[in-house]
Amino acid sequence: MIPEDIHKKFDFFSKKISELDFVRIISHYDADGITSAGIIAISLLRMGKSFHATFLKASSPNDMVEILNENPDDFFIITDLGSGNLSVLEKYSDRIMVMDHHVPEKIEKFVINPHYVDIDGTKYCCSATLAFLFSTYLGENRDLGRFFICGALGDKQDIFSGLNKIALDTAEGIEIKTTLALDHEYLAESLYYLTDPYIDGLSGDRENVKEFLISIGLNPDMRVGDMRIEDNKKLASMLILKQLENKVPAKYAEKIIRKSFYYNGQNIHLMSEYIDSCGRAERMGLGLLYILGENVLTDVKDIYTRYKDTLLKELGEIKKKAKEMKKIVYYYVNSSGTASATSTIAARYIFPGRTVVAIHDDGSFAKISVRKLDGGRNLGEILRAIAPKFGGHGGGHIVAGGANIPSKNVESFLKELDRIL
Ligand SMILES: [Mn+2]
Repeated sequence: MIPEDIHKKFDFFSKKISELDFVRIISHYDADGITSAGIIAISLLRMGKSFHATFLKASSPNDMVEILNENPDDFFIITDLGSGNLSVLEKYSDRIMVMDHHVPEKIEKFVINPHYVDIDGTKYCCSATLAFLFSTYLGENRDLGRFFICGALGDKQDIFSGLNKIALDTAEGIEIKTTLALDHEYLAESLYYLTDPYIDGLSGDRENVKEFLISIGLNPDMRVGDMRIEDNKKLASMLILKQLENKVPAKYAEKIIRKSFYYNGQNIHLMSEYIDSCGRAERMGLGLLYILGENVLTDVKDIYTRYKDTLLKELGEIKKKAKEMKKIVYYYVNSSGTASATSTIAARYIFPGRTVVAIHDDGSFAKISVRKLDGGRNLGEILRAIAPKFGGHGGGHIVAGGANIPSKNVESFLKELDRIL
């Protein structure tokens, strides 16, 4: 059952939207944000309505406010953004609907947020969950559930609990199988591209992958679809062993075995990665076209391959580049799109147990991503509190946060972060 507070708001806004011809969508640029926008966009198109979508990166509300001011007659659906800016958005309350899962500043009628109904939005409900459940109020859209799963996978959510479970039960045409996390046609290629879990020493290294497979008696050129049960078992146990040797906590090492989601034989994990790559390459529009079913797969695959190759190269260099402070390990990345991805992976698989800080510095401003494993202090709160002292802004969740800091203050910011942690 959808909680009463959310149901009432969905009901209210679905009536409101049915009276409109045109809706503006503002969403976050990541996989969850792009899929949320995509789900809303398809729902609107199916109702014969038109839309305009804008994707934003910054955690600052300025861009959002500018768009709202420039389009005083339009109704806005804002997804995966807004929770930290509710006092700013308040004055637009008669023409916005916010669906977000970040910890909200306060309670507002125009905001749908799992935290209002005591559901943890970092794990059990993302923006795509809300967008999908809302789409079922707009029409027969249960087939869009595959995109909610893409968003939830992108945000590393627990899909089998909370509102995610309700959305999963609502979704149509989803097949779930226990498999290894191998998403490509051939075995060697699948291991090379593995980032969830990332296997330090194998992922991104074709030579090592080949040697490793041969050493355990598997043919690197084998099709994943042709692997026998015993091949899968052997590979899984060898990969888990290797991870445990790397001191990776069992719950991450074991991610090599997963519940895999499919829609009409399509691998939803790969779909999610395609959309994620579009966001990280700042090609959100392309990701949206992909969700809308346009003929863009060649371009999307190209973006994915380039993004993953860049990401894997950065990951391969982290150990050499990283510098340690008391509590944090930090390093600089070359491309802005990989900062947050590398930090999540590094916190789990390269420096398990440490707080990892990835920095991309464009010369005037530094984009900083901070990640740690479960437990302890709330990173988002700490970053929100200290970033302004260094002329920037920050925020995030318990285990994942980010900040934008003027380049000249990065060093003092890192010292302060290390001291507070
Ligand atoms: Mn999200």
